[in-house]
Amino acid sequence: MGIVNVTPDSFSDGGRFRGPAEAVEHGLALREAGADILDVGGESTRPGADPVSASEELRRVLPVIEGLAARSDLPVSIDTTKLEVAREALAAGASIVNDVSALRFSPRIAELAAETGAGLVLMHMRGEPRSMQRDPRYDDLLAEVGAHLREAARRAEAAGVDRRSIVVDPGIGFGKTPRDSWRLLTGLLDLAPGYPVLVGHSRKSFLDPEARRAPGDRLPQSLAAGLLAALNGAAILRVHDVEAHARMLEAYRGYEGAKG
Ligand code: PMM
Repeated sequence: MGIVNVTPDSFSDGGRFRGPAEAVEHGLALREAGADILDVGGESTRPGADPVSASEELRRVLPVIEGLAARSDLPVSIDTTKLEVAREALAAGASIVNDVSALRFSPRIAELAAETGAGLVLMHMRGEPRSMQRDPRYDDLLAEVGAHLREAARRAEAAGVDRRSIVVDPGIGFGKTPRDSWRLLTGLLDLAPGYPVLVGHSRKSFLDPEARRAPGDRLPQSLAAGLLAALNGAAILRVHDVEAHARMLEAYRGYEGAKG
């Protein structure tokens, strides 16, 4: 999954994409680089970020989704927690809702996904972006994140979402210490058995806890985390550096194929 952020303040590529035309070109380049899904987001979820209105989010993402839907054959996901944004994004050509609140902020996203047949990514986040990194603590991290994801999936299915449309995500860096983020990678398939797992590790601060480098300069660490996620069963890696991850996965498949 290649990341197409259209936010002025995303932690990792903030301000790089100035307008929709550039964002569409970026998405098309990610497709060439090997992406299978394009994830479009118009609200930054970095720690401490302030929320944006639905109308502002729509103003940012709709032209990009329309452009990508018209010019590429890849499924487009909308990274949002808002029902209205999800609805309009699906109408504009997206086919997956990537909800980083796992239905907590807009529970009716479940009905929308059921009605439209859209894919639904349910991600674990402690609290909300503004406060989530303030002293995150868990008694039993894997058990708590797993229980939260299984409950979100249960609610989605109760609203009519097909089980096969659901993907779960431990929410790397969302209300987690660096150690928590690494630890989640060790138990991916036990979180919500039977559901494919998405991991969003790319360029995040757990890879560089002392912040020695800028997010865009964390490629080796991102590839290491991506490989560990794949080795531990992740089905989808959400990344900025698509070509490097595609090449890493090619090597990984060589290893997997030889294991027999
Ligand atoms: N991380 C970010 C945004 N959206 N969605 C999912 N499903 N999983 C993630 O880990 C995730 C996400 C924040 O990172 P960005 O600013 O690089 O997009």
